[in-house]
Formats: sequence, C-alpha cells, structure tokens
Amino acid sequence: MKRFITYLIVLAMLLTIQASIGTVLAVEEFCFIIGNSTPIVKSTGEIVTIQISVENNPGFNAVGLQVTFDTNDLQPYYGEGMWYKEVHSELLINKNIYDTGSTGSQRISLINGEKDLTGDVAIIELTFKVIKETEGNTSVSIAFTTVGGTPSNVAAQDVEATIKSPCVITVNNASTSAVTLTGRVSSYNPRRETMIALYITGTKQLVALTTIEAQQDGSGITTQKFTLNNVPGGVYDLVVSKQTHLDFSIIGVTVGASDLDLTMNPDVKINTISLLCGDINGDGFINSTDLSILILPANYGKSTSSLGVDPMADLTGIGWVDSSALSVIILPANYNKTHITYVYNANT
Ligand SMILES: [Ca+2]
Repeated sequence: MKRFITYLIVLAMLLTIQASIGTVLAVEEFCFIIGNSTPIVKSTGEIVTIQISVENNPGFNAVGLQVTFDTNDLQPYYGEGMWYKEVHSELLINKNIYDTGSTGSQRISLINGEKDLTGDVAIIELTFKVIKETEGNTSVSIAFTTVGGTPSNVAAQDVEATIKSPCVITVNNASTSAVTLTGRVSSYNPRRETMIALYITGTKQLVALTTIEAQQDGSGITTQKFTLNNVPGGVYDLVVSKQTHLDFSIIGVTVGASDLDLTMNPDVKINTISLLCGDINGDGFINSTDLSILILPANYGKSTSSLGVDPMADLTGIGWVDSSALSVIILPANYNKTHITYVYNANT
C-alpha cells in the first residue's frame, strides 16, 4: 500500500511536470513508426521492404496493427514465405493473421510471449511488389486495430502510444538506369520452381527477384536460364533456391551500367549455377536424415500419387520414389553437403 501511495505521488508529480512544460517540452511519446527517414524511390515491378519500428518504448508485449495500402499500387510480396516477418528476435507474430487479401487492409497481431519487448527497435518488416503503373506516390499506413489493438504489457496494462504513418513510396520509372542480369541454373526436377533473388550484398535487403516456373513435365537434370530486370548498379548477393536443393549464393556480384550475362563468365561455377540435390526435409543439409526419409517403406518404391508418399522424396521428377532419387542423394557431389556460398569474380 505504501508503495502504491508513493507511486501515486510520483505520478502526480510527473503529471504536474508534464502540464507545466506544456507543448514546449513534451514528454516523448511511445510511438509506432512505419518506414524510415529517407525517402523510398522505386520503379514499377521492384520489391520494397518497409519496417515497422518503435520509439521511446516503455516495454510492451502485444499490439494489433492494421496495415492499409492501395492494391492498385502495391501487392503483398510472398517471395520468401510471408509478406510480413518479425525482424526482432524475441517477437512472435500471432499466427492468426486476418489476411483479407485484395482489400488492401490487413490485420497483424504481435504477441511477445511472457516478457515485454524493450528498446527502440525494428519489430516487423513488410514486403511489397510495386505494381503501380503510373509515376507518383503511394503509401502504406498503420493504425491500431479497433478491437484489442492498443499496445499492452505483460501485466495486462494498456500502454499509451501514438503512430507515425504513412510511409510514402515514390514510383519513378524514368530515373532508373537499370540493367538486366541473366544467368543459367542446372538442377533436378523441372517440375519444381526455382527462385533467384538478388540482395544488397551482405544483407537480406531484396532488390530483384524472379522465378523459373515449374514445368508440366520432364525429369532429371535440366539447365534453365533466368533474367532479373530493372537491376540498378551495385554490389549484390545472388541466391538461387529450389525445393529439395541446397541454396547456391554468389557473393559480391557487381552490376555496372550495362547488362550482365553470367553465362559469359569463364568460371563454370558462375556461368552455370549447379544446385546440389537431395535435401528432402529442407533443413539445409543433404545427409542421413534425408536418406532415411527416402528409404522409408511408406515412400520407397511408391508413386508420388500414392497416399501418404512424401512428394519431396521424388528428387528427379519421374513421379516415383525409387533408385533414381537414391542415386542422386548418394552422389558424393551431393551427400553430406550444405548450402553453397561462392565469391563472385568478374574475370573480365
Ligand atoms: Ca536435409
């Protein structure tokens, strides 16, 4: 009780101070911010990532945010799984996302488990593809959701907060001196999609992305070309990924003022990016775990159309889990390997 009275006295003092300072020296408010201080300029077709961060954070563990944007201008981008992701390591995003699709307004509930999230940090990152055809501005705004959106802490107390919104994206198609980046990928099973992503080197900031679409038929090893459009000059990490294969990253790809064709590079590792195959469970390793899945009686010798068969175990795309997959996984080039990182060399 004594402590409570002390608390009340302190609170009263604080309120008095705040009142006397008035608007000249306002108490810094806890604030949710979308976007950053630098302007975002993008071209049609480019990917834009926008962070939501907090400032003057007194500690909170839950909030509900409504994200609003124009679906004629921006499309949630699912290139790497979800279009939103937690960038704060402690944060858990409630899986009950009210994904209202094309309406341009989506609810995200953030719950930080048993303890308050502290510090002025980025909490989540949203990824969009710019589809606005005309030049000009478009924006993404956030608001607390009307039901249960107010931030609260682990003690179940409401935490007063404001919002700095929206984040403006300027679509400027004329200003880019962007070039194309082409390359070639060799991998198994043309019935699976291959994803080629370009990041600012040393980061996970996506600049361009394309896919080699899954084919209706075909099996075994195929070599396919890809093109990344609208790549501005810069230094990038190119990451090629495909289900059941290990990622292949080329670090430090330098893009200048003219188109870059990796297939012309004298280095065979760069002119044909060869993906290692056999990661059935997708954990980034080709090893005995994958082998044991392959030879499970439920999978081995079965058609992928049979009930209960793990389709990932069909490595070559023949429609069966059999010796063709086994021979791929046990190849010394594949077995006991993990994701490949290779340093770029222009060699020109
Ligand atoms: Ca594996």
